[in-house]
Amino acid sequence: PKEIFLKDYKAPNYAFEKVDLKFVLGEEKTLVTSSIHVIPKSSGDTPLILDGERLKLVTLKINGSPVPEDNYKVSARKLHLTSLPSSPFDLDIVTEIEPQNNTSLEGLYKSTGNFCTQCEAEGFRKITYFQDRPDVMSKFTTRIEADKTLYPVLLSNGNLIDEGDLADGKHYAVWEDPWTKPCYLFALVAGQLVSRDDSFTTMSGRKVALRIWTPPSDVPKTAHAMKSLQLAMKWDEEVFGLEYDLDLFNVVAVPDFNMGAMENKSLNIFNSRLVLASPETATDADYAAIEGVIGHEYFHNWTGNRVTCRDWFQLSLKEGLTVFRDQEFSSDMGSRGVKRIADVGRLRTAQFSQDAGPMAHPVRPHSYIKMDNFYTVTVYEKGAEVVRMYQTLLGKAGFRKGMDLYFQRHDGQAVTCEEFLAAMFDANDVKFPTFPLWYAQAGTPTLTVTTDYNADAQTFTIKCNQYVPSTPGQPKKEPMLLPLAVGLLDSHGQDMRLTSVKDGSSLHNLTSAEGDFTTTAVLHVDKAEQEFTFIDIAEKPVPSLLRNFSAPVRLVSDVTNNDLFFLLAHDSDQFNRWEAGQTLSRKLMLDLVSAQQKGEKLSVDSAFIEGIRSTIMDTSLDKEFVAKCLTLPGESEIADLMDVADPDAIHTIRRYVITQIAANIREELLKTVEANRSSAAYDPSHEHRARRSLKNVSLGYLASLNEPEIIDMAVDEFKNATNMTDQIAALAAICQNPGDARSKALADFYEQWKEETLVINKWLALQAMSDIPGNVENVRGLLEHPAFDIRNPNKVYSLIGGFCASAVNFHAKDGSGYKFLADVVLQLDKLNPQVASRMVSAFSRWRRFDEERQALSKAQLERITSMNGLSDNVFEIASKSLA
Ligand code: HT7
Ligand code: ZN
Repeated sequence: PKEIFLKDYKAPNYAFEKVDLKFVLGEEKTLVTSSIHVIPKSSGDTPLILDGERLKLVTLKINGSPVPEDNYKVSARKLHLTSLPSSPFDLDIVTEIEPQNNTSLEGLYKSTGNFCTQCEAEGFRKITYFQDRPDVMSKFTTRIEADKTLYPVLLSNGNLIDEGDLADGKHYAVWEDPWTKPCYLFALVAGQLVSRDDSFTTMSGRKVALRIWTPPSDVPKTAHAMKSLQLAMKWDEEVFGLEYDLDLFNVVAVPDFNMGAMENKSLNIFNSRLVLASPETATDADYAAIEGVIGHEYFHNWTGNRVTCRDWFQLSLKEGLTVFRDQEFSSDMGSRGVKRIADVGRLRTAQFSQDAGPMAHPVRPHSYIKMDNFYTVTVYEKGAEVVRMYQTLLGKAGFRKGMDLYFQRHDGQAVTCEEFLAAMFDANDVKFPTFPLWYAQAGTPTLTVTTDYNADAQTFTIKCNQYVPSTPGQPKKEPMLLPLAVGLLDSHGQDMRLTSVKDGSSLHNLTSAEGDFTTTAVLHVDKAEQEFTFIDIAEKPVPSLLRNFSAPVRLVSDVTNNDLFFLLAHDSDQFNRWEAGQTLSRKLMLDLVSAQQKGEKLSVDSAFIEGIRSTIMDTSLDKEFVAKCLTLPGESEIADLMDVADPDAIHTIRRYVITQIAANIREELLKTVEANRSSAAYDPSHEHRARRSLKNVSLGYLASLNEPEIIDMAVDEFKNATNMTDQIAALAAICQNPGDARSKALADFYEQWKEETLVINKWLALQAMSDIPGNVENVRGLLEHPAFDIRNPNKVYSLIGGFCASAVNFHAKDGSGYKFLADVVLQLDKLNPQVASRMVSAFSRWRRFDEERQALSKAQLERITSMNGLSDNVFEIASKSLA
């Protein structure tokens, strides 16, 4: 397969000014006519090379005349046109495709009988021959013709400008999008759908019709998505001054979708799981995800659509920025601290691990074989952290000035990450020479901090050392600008006033002209070794470092356990308060893993238990925050901190710590469950969500004790639950322990919900993720269950993805988990390479394990790479994992 490099970028030689598409949708074949007004951009006889895959070329004309055979060549992935006119011309292409046989869910395909599209990143080339690249921006019109009974609803981008009936029971609709766009934002939907209709009036008074389309029976489940959309539209106006730019905004929910959702201009297409919700069928986490993703796709209208990417290497330009925007939106809608804790948790478990493995790549990758493989936590989540660092460095107002300048300069353009950076820096008149390295260097920096208090001089010195590890293809790294937010706590736990700080020989005043003081200073760490000294510090402080996780780094510091307990009790920065508890837990678990490996006696420090007890008893705290504090770091987070990951020891220790906590604070946990039961009617407010989360975490702890009366209590919770949050939490609690209660609850749950596919996906995932010994056989069995369908990505993510998330079973010593995954990947690759390659990624950290496991997983990776006809998607991940 061919590797594509950022350094080889060349601007297109032909512009496509206007594109008129016509689709004649059929059961056996679909005819696509594309009429393109082409503007040559260079002189001389430059060939026009169009992308196209799995297309049957029917006719090809230039200015109305068939193109002579000598002037074009069709290959498996391209259409080469030569001897072209030197002045603007019209190119007409007719192709035939078979959406009904398209299992890749890319291009035009069918999902439960309806037609729909997914064109990002390179799916448009499966619809028609085109310059399938984001810097070719055109005005599109789309005419759709289809059987009226089978496909009563015909949708595409922009405004509906014509519709009517045709002969033979057919009908048509014509859509015109007034905004130029790249073809990856093209969308078409045709089928039996009905809409929930509402509206939003923009700040300039434009009344926008909002429609959410689903199969008829699902319409009642779209209320939350509609509310979220309205909130997102309002928020973008208030926070960024960004207004919607058409009279119609459509959202369509489809059950078969490779990712979460797609921001096609005015016709967002969503995976059903991110639209449909009712209290009975969706959890609080589902409600939050819907709000976040509805916001995310809507926010792309400006960050992605109005200003798009020059090439796919710039993906983080739109995705990192839009993830940052959706994180801020969700923070404003709920609890800012808890949202930050959840986002950093995800970054640390998934992205730090990617950054330390064979698939490590910069936020702006240098090369790819299949772009689909670079829709990663690095491009999205680390990219969002990079955007967040601009805000931390420039302040909220400075960040907004940068955004305003970015839109002023680049509306309607396809641009690069440099252009975003230039707008941010120019608007604020700053230059941070090492900041651009965040886009180019892979790997998570380690920031080591040592501190020193000088009582005589009343100074507190912070010594920083930064180190960026080598990653594949990048052996040497340079120091980058890390914003380090620091607070200092006095002996009462209060934030000290910070007046000035010395960085080398320069003294920075931290008080504003109005005399306002700060309690959090943002230090600019941009050298390998650097010292900062706070002046006028009256007593030895406890430092709160990297507040709000101000840079995506691994922090190593000399803060003592006593300091961490103090921060857990007092830090005004909610993130760092939680982080203090997590740091203590990580230390404890790593020590216990080592003791377990040496066969030593295990015990949990009483100070740790007391810290947990006082957190759960502290009624002044937000209950959702308490639930987060009670949740131990995950097994993969601990594995990442070990030289050789030992999944069995880690699992044993995590269970051990959980049961020790449960046994020691049993009464407090019981009271917490008792005091936080839901009222019968589901209340989506933050207060009630927080109560549910604390109750359910407590129930999980209690169930770990496997005492009959507690299992009975969990069974009662399960039976009496009036919402899915409580019901699935009770089921998960029961499922911790193999036995009759578990089997019965799983069977009852299936019986209750077998008609609700999204709920049954939770049932699949719960069983797949189970740590019960030998679970691989259960999961193999579930492949044959009527609830499973390998063609549906959600089911694959639940069952196969869920299984890989259970380290003890996926990494079973006999290699059965690895063989299972390889079997599934090879089967899936023939149907849906994008999903297969997401699954094969679970192998990528194989070198982190002991020699026997390494040999077993390597053998499976080699089995995969040696397979004939393997997709480029899976080949890229598997071969890079082996390299
Ligand atoms: N921009 C969207 C990307 C996307 C995608 C990429 C590859 C394969 C399938 C896909 N479906 C959607 C999603 C987003 O908003 O980030
Ligand atoms: Zn996105």
